[in-house]
Amino acid sequence: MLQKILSEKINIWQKEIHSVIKNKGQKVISEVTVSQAYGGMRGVKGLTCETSAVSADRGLIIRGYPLTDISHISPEEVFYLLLTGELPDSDAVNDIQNQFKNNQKVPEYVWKILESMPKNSHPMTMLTTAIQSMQVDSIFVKKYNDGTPKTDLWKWTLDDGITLLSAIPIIAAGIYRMRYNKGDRIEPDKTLDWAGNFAHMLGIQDEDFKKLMRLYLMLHCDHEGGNVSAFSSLTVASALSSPFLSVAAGLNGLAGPLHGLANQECLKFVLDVKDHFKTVPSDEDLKDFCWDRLNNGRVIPGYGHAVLRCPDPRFSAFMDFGENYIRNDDIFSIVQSLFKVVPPVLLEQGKAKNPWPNVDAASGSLLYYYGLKEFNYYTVLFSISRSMGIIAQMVINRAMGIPITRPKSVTTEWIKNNT
Ligand code: HAX
Repeated sequence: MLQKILSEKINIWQKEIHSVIKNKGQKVISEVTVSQAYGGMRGVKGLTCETSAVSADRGLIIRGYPLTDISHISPEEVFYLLLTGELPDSDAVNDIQNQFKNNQKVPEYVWKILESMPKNSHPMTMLTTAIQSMQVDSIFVKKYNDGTPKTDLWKWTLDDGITLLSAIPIIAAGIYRMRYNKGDRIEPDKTLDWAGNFAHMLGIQDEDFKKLMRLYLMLHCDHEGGNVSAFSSLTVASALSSPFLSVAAGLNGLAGPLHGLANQECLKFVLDVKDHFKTVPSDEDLKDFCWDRLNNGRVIPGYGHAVLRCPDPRFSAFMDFGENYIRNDDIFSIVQSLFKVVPPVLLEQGKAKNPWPNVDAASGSLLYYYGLKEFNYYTVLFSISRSMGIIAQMVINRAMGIPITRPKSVTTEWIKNNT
């Protein structure tokens, strides 16, 4: 069903893009300054992304829907939305859920590889190693080797994508139980939805935690095309590497502390506050604590963003959840106090272009509350969700025939002589 709907839409999108390139191909959409060339290409418009856009003052907009309007939908619904541009009806949701359930298997070699890794491996290293190892079963690679026309490769990208999205929660939950000595792996429960089943396999059976997982796995699904993980994945995929290698590449980027790994740093920071004061500090004490950290040359985790210039709506959605479900919890109270204290401190310091909280400022405190206390695992949760956006972007790029990524770099000598 999903493939059929996509085939129809892709025909239309291809025509639209061909016409845009024909009529507007020579228009200029960006220029690049020397500072941008040295500055992570910040703000340079050099690629397209159909699944979502990030507005500096409104945050994530998925296929035209501001996140605040759709934060209640399930991960399955958002995956459908990312891919097709439409919210699914109940038949379409059932179809996706059935596709995920029918593919709920992880090859035995994956568990053997994970078991043979050093016991102190970072869970993100374990996750990307597992995903990468599954490349051996890639249908995309088989079809490519069989000489499938380039125009049809998106179908096999989607096929591998569904295999991967069905397996990732099982692998991730297996890593959690293995890495933190939680006992045997828990088998998937076919009566549960994608996120609920993941919570079940982690071994945290609280119904509110299942709700949190639905929210968490929805909110982290995509953040347009130029962030480190999406851009790395799409660059690797543009070489027609398999979806397994491409997703693993992006998630390795997500494992960096300035990107997805920030969520483990954030909770660590909040726990440091609790540890230091032994209770929820006054705003004045918290302000001094933040200044000490800044004066020691360290960032305030969970605050600032490369693109956003407002409180991240994903942060607001987590805060709403916390306000509805969490009672009398020091860690969450510290997160609330930080939201009052940090923006004015960062504004006064005058360095960060965005003093507001990002997605990572609140999520850890909620996970901690429900007993998921191993914070170096948090980026794995982010990865499960972000795989949806990466796969959707990859399918569309393949369908649109976007060629291999190859921007031009220049040397400092060239800049000195030519500008
Ligand atoms: N605390 C202290 N200083 C900060 C800051 C913060 N939270 N955010 C930015 N700054 C500083 C930068 O370090 C930089 O200082 P230098 O000039 O001395 O290098 C200056 O302000 C300008 O930075 P910027 O242009 O505002 O921010 P960048 O686009 O360079 O970086 C970051 C964006 C998110 C990496 C940055 O804000 C940061 O390090 N924040 C803390 C870590 C964090 O929360 N990361 C999670 C981001 C969300 C995400 O992608 N999750 O996956």
